[in-house]
Amino acid sequence: HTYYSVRMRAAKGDSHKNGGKHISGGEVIATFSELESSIARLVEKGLTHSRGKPEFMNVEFEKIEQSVEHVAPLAVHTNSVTTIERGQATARSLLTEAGVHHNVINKSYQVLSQISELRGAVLIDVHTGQRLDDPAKNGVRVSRMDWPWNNFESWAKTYHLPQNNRMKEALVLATKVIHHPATTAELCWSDDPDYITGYVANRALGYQRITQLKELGDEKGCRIFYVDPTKVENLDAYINYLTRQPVFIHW
Ligand code: PML
Repeated sequence: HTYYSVRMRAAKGDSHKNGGKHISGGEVIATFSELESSIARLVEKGLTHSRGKPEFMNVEFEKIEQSVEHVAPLAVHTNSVTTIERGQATARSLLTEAGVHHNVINKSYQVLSQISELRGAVLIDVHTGQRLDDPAKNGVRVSRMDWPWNNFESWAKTYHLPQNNRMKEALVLATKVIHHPATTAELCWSDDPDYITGYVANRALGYQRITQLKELGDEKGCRIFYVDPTKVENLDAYINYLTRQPVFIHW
């Protein structure tokens, strides 16, 4: 099969200033005959987002030259909490269990608090807490991953999990990112003001959802990858995996 990477980004405001204010984004991998319907679904997603009406949108597709890797989804666990404090404490304890020292966790929260609008993920050195990605670039955007809906649906039914597209997309991303040996853990919550569930992911712990990590109405999201730089030749090779290596999730 020849595959295509399809990406959508919807935003509003001044497109010349930092690409405008982010509303919605999406990523799929499609065959040529699936392109039309995939693009239609992404456009619909961008037009009907709770963050508001977009004022501009980019949709692009590109033929993938690399061969696609198939990876099994991380196991999903849900930690139900009733306050942000409990949620944040749960996130910290899961990160510690994953091997991230609490000083490094503190440093990464500091780095996050200094960023006004994050488009992709911040990469933090798991040994030092230093930011590894270029601060001028607004984060690394993971790309070229997908989970065919039929396979996702039968997986969700088997494990009695919600067929929630947002969870699907986050789990696809986390599975791809954690699959790389240099990723120790990921911490994420949404920039969507209506969505307060986030997660910690790690190879041993799986995908650990936490039902409350921020205040309703808060538009500040978080996506941090804790990276062990000794487990990859160089940072460019790691970023290249995140942005270019096509990965299909398959259960
Ligand atoms: C996002 O909106 O991009 C992140 C959502 C993270 C949590 C998804 C879930 O497991 O419900």
